[in-house]
Amino acid sequence: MDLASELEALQAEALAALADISDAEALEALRITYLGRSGRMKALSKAFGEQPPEAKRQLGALLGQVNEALRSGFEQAQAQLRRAVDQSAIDISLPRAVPRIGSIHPISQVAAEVERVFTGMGFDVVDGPHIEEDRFNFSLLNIPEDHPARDAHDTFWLTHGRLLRTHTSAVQARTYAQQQPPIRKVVLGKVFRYDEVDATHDNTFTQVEGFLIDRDIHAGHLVATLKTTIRAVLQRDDVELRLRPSFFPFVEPGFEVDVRIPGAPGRFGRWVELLGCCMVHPQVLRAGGIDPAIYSGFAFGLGLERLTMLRHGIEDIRLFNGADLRGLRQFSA
Ligand code: FA5
Repeated sequence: MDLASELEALQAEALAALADISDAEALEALRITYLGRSGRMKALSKAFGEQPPEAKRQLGALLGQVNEALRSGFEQAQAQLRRAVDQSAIDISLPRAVPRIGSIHPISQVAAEVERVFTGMGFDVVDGPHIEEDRFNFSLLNIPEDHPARDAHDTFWLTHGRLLRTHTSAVQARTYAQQQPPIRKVVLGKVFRYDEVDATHDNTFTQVEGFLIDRDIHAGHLVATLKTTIRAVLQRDDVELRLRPSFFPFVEPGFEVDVRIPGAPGRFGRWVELLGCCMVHPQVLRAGGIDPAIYSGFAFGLGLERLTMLRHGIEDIRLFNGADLRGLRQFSA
């Protein structure tokens, strides 16, 4: 084949190959084959250089034309590929998809702080069942079947005399039935009441129950324990505590404790009821097999939602169990 025919064949072959190209890598390989430093065009150019002057004159224009046809063929193929990539490319003007990282619920955060304070004072953290037996929730706590104190607990009754525990005091009854003093325990858990829901009451809420039974325990120990805990968790020393005499069948005497943060806005500048407490009733110790002539102790049951509200200045308890994540996300670390 003479050089002119070779040049024409090369052009036809290269342009046909370009028509089949669909990715950048194959295009580059083809470019090297035809236009590379040791490519086929180079070989023909070299052969052209070896031609006598007359032949060069005749072939010069064809050589230039083939060279040009190949270059522009490659450029076009390149531009076409780029366009295809652009059309399928990610739109960088769209906002970034930010992965949603969950956060620890504010009740769980404060629960962890309460646990830390109590374990620091030598208390064990224990748990009890949500589905409870009548005797642990009521009878062993000095609340017999026809006792009017049962009315205060609007209970979710289940079958076979079981119920959703209305307070964590049930864990006191369970513990006294199993263990002799010294006892120093704290329980953090859900309780359930058929209560009307408002800004400070929910039907599912969390209590912190603390109880300490030993020799020579008195109310001074209780008050010191409560002050230490509440001030540590609220992270302030100016919290005021007020003890109001109250009745719970499982303590004698009984108190309710209100707290107030002087100068705080809204409800927290006023007295907020936080817990019930005082000395464990001798009858409750006896029912658990503990001799009240030897041992005495204190117990309290605190509303963890209320403590968390005080800690963060939250005005409405419904934030905690409501489904509005905008409220809860404020407490992500
Ligand atoms: C009791 O549940 C007693 N078991 C507490 C106790 C334990 C007394 C040990 C003596 C010795 P009371 O029903 O008052 O008591 O509830 C205790 C605390 O739970 C309240 O002070 C309040 O902070 C919280 N609480 C009560 N009801 C609700 C409710 N519906 N929603 C949110 N918190 C509540």
